[in-house]
Amino acid sequence: MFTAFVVPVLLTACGGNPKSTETTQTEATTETPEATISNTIVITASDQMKYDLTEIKVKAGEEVTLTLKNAGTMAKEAMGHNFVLLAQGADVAAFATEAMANKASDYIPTGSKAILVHTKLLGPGESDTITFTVPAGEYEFICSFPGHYGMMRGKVIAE
Ligand SMILES: [Cu+2]
Repeated sequence: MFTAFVVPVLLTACGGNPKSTETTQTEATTETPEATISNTIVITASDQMKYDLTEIKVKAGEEVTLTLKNAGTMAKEAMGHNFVLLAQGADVAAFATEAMANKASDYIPTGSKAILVHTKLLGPGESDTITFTVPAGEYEFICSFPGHYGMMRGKVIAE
């Protein structure tokens, strides 16, 4: 004997909303603070011969205000730091070698086409603020104090 259990299927329109097919998208947590685009940058250099930022994202075509702080305590002659933003395609190693020979101008080869903008060379506790505007693209930055660029380098990404 076959018994059919008839289960009433209730086509309940939940809330009666005709747009109920729309899916609620759960925001993936891919957002990190590093990915934030900001045109106001504070970057710190230390006695450990390091910047605290190695990737800086900015808005292309808009003025960027960048402050470099030297948080170290070592003498400027031993552990001075600057921030030199290089033109696209610049040979970083060649520039750093050229900069090394320019002690009198704080390791900034005057008139170098490789330089887009740079801060002063900073001693302990000092800071310097510069402004610049760049088209979309990636730009390398280094500290041009002798021997530092291997450790002290990063990228400005303008988008
Ligand atoms: Cu340095």
